[in-house]
This record gives sequence, structure tokens and C-alpha cells, in this order.
Amino acid sequence: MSIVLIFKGDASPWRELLVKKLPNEVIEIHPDVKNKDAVRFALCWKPEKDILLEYKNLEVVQSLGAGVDHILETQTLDQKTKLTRLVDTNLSHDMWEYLLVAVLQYIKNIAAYRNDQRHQTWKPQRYRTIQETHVSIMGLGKIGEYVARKFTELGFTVSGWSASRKDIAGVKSYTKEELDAFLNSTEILINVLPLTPDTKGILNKELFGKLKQHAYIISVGRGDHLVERDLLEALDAEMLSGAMLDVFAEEPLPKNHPFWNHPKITITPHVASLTNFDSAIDFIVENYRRMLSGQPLLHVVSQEKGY
Ligand code: NDP
Ligand code: OXD
Repeated sequence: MSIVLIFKGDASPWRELLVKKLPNEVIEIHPDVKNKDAVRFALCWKPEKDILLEYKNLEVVQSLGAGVDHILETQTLDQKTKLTRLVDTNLSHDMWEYLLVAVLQYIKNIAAYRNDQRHQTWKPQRYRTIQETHVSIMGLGKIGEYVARKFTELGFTVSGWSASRKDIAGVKSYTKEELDAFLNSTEILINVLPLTPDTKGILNKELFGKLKQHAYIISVGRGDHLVERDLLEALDAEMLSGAMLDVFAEEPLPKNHPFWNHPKITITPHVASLTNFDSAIDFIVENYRRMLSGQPLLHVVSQEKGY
């Protein structure tokens, strides 16, 4: 029985940590695997298309991140294989810190001043306080709910949109069917949805048109949530006032991409919240032990829903 790590990028630091926690197990990095039929547990990050078909006896495919789109879009999993994802308070908390920065820099006009500085322009503008600010969060899952609670605690007005209704103190919850009402009250839109066939392209022209005039977009979900051309058009038409984006349809963002030099777009390189080595390893080991002992796995993804 063995574990395989299948990563885009260097898997060796993760292997070293796993070997320390599970010294008696065979832990290999794809493609250097002696006996693929012995592998029952795969830890994956952006695996190449259909690579898992080489592993016939897989029981668990564990995503190294919260998102599983990188697996569901590229692999065909059979009935007996469970897909699990990472759920970690550190991941939610780090996302909260990033989103707080994103909102504060916007309400205090920091991006505008950075542009003004380039042109030696002295142009004071009114800022908003936290008490005057409403944030609207698409996705109230493990991360979105945590973030919503934190914004509420700080004194922001908070709304959230999710498939089902939520009962989160201080947060106005809208369901899937109530999207228009949610958007109509939105001035700062935070996207922390998972990427599924349902949510692909959701940040589009039609949606932008339903937001309050000059709304601001913050997207940390996935690049394919956004129709890039629609964002550029909405910014040029001053329908939106700006955007802060951490995720892109193509990563790294190509050198010639129009987002790079757009004065109303702030870019970060998919770093809003990074998987924490220590807590993620404990979580992975726990799920591996559960698989061995036949106990229910933690955070199994519904392959039907895609999250
Ligand atoms: P969860 O699966 O816990 O939550 C997903 C939320 O989205 C749920 O509230 C769900 O509603 C809602 N949702 C899903 N589909 C729809 C839909 N069609 N309409 C309305 N609501 C919908 O995910 P996490 O919170 O753990 O993570 C969310 C995403 O954040 C990840 O998939 C990943 O893409 C991204 N991420 C990005 C990072 C970064 O660094 N940029 C880091 C970590 C995550 P309901 O609860 O009713 O089912
Ligand atoms: C994740 C991510 O899904 O880092 O965890 O994007």
C-alpha cells in the first residue's frame, strides 16, 4: 500500500513532511512510482490530464487546496474513489486578512493614490469608514462564512449569497434564487465561490449591470469565474470603479495581458491564502488514517455538485 504525490510544481517538501509523520509508509512522487497498483491515496495539486487513470486502485484523491476544480476538470474518477479537499481555519483566516486589506485599500482610495503618485498628482478624495461600508460575499462556505463573520465583528454591513440559506449572526443571507436582490444592494463584491459548471463565467456583463453604480470587485475564487473582456468593458464604461484580482483564467498571467497595466485593476499572484504546511499535513495524515481504518473521511466533495 502506498501514497503518491502528483503535483504541478515541486512536491518534495510535502513528501518530506509526510515521511516524518508516516515513517512506515511508501510515499512517492509521480512519475517515480515503483508499483502504481499499490497506491491507494493520492495527494494532488493541478494534476496533468487523466494522470489518475494510471492508478487503478485509488481509494482517496485528496486535494492539496480548498478547491477541487483542478481535479474534477482534468480527471475521471471511478465510483469507488472518494475526492476530499482541504478545510483549514488557517486557510480561512489568511483569506480574511487578504480580503480585509483588499476592502480597506479600496475604501481609503489607496490604489487611486498609487496611480496619482506616478503622475505626481495631489488629489485628496473622501474616504469611507468601516461603519459606512457594505461588503457582499458570493459563497458562504467554509471560507466565505468565516470571512463574513469577521467583517461583521469589525462593524461592516455584510450580505452573503449561497446555494442554500445561511443563519450567520449579523449577515443578510440570500439564496441562489435571490441573486438579483443580492446584487442590487452590492457596492463591494467579494467572490469566494468554488469553480463549478454553475459558477463558471458568473462574473459577467449581466451581473455587473445589476450591481450598484461604480461597484468594486474582489475575486479570490477562480479565474474562470470572470469573463475578462466584460470586466474591461465595465471598467472602461465606469460601470465599475475597479477590481482586485488574485486568480486568473491563465496563471501565471501572460506578459501581454491587458490587466497588467490597467489603472483600475490590482493584481496579486494567487496568494490570497496559501496552504499552511503544518495544519495541512495533519489534516492529510488524519484522512489517510481514516482511509486505512475504514472511518468516514473528512471533507468529502460532492462530485455531482462539484464542491
Ligand atoms: P465551500 O465548498 O466550503 O463553499 C462554497 C460556497 O459556495 C457554499 O456556500 C455554497 O453554497 C456556495 N455555492 C456553490 N455553488 C453555488 C452556486 N451555484 N450558487 C450559489 N452559491 C453557490 O468552499 P470554500 O469556502 O472552502 O472555498 C471556496 C473557494 O475559494 C475554493 O473552491 C477556491 O476556488 C477558492 N480559494 C482560493 C484561494 C486563493 O488563494 N485565491 C485559497 C483558498 C480557496 P451552499 O453552502 O449553500 O452549498
Ligand atoms: C485553494 C487555493 O484552492 O489555494 O486552496 O486556491
